[in-house]
Amino acid sequence: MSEDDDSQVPTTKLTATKQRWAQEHKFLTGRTTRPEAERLPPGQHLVRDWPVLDLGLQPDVPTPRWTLDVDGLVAHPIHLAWTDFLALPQSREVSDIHCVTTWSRYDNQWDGVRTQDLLERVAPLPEARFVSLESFDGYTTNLPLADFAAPDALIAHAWEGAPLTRAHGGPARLVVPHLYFWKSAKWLKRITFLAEDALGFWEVRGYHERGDPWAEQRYSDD
Ligand SMILES: Nc1nc2c(c(=O)[nH]1)N[C@H]1C(S)=C(S)[C@@H](COP(=O)(O)O)O[C@H]1N2
Ligand SMILES: [Mo]
Repeated sequence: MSEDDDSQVPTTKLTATKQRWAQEHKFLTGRTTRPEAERLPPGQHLVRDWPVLDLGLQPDVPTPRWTLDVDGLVAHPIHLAWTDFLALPQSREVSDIHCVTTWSRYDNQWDGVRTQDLLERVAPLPEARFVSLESFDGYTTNLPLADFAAPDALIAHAWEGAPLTRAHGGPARLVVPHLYFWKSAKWLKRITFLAEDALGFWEVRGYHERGDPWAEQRYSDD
């Protein structure tokens, strides 16, 4: 215990543990969110603004020119125009963002098409195990199909009730909240289902194949 602690009571292992429980709100019931200590992944800090990260280019894709191809190892490949995309089942999700550059942002409200609804439509073949994403700025990224299929993952066209801005990947971007945000391709153009993993832009530059913030999968091992 530090010198400036005003308590003269010696710290025992139990009091230290109980103090930690208090900080973690352990045993409290009825809470609506996880304790901060669990909600913020290791090595992350919280921001209130929303940083913009890109490759120095923000493609301008008006919705009449926007298309989304979903192809590869699927039973029903599709080529969607903007109106087709909006005609798919629409969902709303609130989730946290964790960027590998250590900022996290809580409670982002997204509207769009759940990846699970898209998967139902295209029907991936049994051998499909990975997904490769391609964007209008030439960016690519990859992730396991199981991660792409997370129940809170979606192709988002709105944030906080307003159309997604061009800076943040509008007209539409992927959002996979449980992985580092570089997996969430902005200005999404093509989704391809593959049997083998194909590394994307950051993955060939030393970033992790999967990118789980809770396991601090920032960089590949070799
Ligand atoms: N098309 C495209 N998607 C992208 C990127 C990019 O450069 N191009 N950057 C990625 C990275 S590294 C991050 S952290 C997030 C940033 O999203 P934001 O600018 O909306 O915060 O987008 C990801 N998706
Ligand atoms: Mo990033």
